[in-house]
Amino acid sequence: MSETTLPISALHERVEAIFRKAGLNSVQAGALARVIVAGERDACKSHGIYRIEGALRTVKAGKVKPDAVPELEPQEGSAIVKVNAKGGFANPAFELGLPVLVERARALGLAALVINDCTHFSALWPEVEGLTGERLAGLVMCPSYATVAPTGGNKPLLGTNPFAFGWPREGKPPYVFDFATSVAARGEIELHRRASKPLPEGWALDAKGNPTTDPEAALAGAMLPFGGHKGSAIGTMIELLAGIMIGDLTSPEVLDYLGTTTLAPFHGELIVAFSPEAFAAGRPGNPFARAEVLFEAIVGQGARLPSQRRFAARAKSEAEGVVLTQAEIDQLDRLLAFGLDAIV
Ligand code: NDP
Ligand code: PYC
Repeated sequence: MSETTLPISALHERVEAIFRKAGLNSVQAGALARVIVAGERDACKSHGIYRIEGALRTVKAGKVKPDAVPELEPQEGSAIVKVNAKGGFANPAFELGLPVLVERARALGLAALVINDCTHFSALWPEVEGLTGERLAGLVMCPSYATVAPTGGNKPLLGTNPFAFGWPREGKPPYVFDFATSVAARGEIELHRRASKPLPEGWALDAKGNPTTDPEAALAGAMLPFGGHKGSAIGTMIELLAGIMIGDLTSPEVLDYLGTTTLAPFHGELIVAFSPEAFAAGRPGNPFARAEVLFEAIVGQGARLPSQRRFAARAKSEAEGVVLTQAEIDQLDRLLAFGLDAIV
């Protein structure tokens, strides 16, 4: 199949125009285009342009507000910064809260951004990189919808609950990991289904609770947590901290609210920022220099750092543009021409 190479800026313009055509205001459309194009640029196909259709389906179903304007809740000097997404997407709410979060984390050493009432469909590394770009370390997490069976169980209960961490590095891309707490993101199962490819063993159970490699059966059944009981516990922690603690929906409540996993989930998000300098103050050694010793030792064993593949893909896309298949270009053209009418 033929391929087209687009400069990143051209892809951004096209994606933003699609969201505008579908009725999103400039705050929502701009932030969504930034995060989706970043996914495509970094070769994260499960959270790149493939996600546009799901975002628009959620708009069409009336489950996310295309004209929402997020609001920062005034809490002068508090370590807890709150942004209400007002029923819109999480990404513009994060962009609104980030400067305040950075200012508070620098002043207090530690601060958290709570985003409530948002739809979140994206990867978490854009949030993490927002912090590492400011010389802060960060932890980011959110629930999803009930699609994962807890270890020892056999029915969907937890979400794929992504968990991400970042540490800033001088003159180098940051150390960032970002993964689902299920064996794989649900987007990966959907991509296997579209490509008619079997899943690796150990990813999922069918609706009767038996192991399956059939993506259709997995989507109708339950996914499994990564690392057995360890992933199950971390997924549960995310329900507690980024659902219950912030007064927002847990993954089972999200599924009850939406009634489907074909729409993007509506819940909250928790972003915690740390100033390594503030934590290390008064102790021997520079935390950034000491971290480099650790990273060098990891790489020195022949291991790679997480996000290395992604940063290499980013450098390639920045130099050469983003490569899309003809089917992907046709899909973008269709969405731009027909807006929400293109969504069936
Ligand atoms: P992966 O298993 O593909 O990768 C997770 C992380 O591990 C990445 O940082 C990756 O870096 C790194 N990594 C992979 N292989 C290695 C290796 N051999 N050595 C060192 N590091 C490695 O992620 P998932 O499929 O679990 O999740 C994909 C995305 O889906 C995430 O961005 C996540 O946020 C998102 N997601 C979002 C949800 C939501 O509700 N919004 C729900 C679930 C997932 P690299 O990228 O460089 O390969
Ligand atoms: O890939 O698991 C996933 C996912 C769920 C919601 C957004 N992404």
